[in-house]
Amino acid sequence: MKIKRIAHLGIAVSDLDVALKFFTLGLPLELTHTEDYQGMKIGFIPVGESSIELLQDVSGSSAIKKYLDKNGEGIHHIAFEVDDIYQAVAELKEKGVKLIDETPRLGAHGMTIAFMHPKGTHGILMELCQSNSDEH
Ligand code: CMX
Repeated sequence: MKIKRIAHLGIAVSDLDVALKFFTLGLPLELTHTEDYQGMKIGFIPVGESSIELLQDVSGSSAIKKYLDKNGEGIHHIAFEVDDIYQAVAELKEKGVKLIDETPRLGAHGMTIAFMHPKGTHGILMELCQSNSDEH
């Protein structure tokens, strides 16, 4: 498995518009686009070769809602871009790493993704992703 870069840090926020005021006005960063995905509203903010992904629950039942209820706002996950996600998932399975997604699936931003379980990664929810385009 080759890990190319940290693709993004996912941050759970209560209100995307309020959080964007900090990230794009308080900090000199720019929002590239927002996206609705699986009951969440997601804002993408590039930082160098990585991005910050701000995640707000809109459905009342997303993974972000459960996380916010338990922990409040904060870093939710870290995503690594790999060169071949199918091979990476097979390698992790072989090594006995606990996976949430045993089969890669389509994620936000048109990436193919697979999550590892935080109970097998020292308490950090980790995502593998592979870009299907030249975009980050
Ligand atoms: N980081 C670290 N630990 C986490 C966590 C996170 N983001 N989310 C949950 N956990 C921990 C919980 O604290 C809990 O630990 P304890 O048993 O010690 O209390 C344990 O994992 C189970 O968590 P839970 O609150 O009972 O929630 P679930 O088991 O129902 O779901 C998880 C947890 C990680 C399996 C689920 O959120 C999931 O499948 N996540 C992957 C998808 C996702 O997060 N999508 C949102 C991001 C969108 C994207 O970028 O694609």
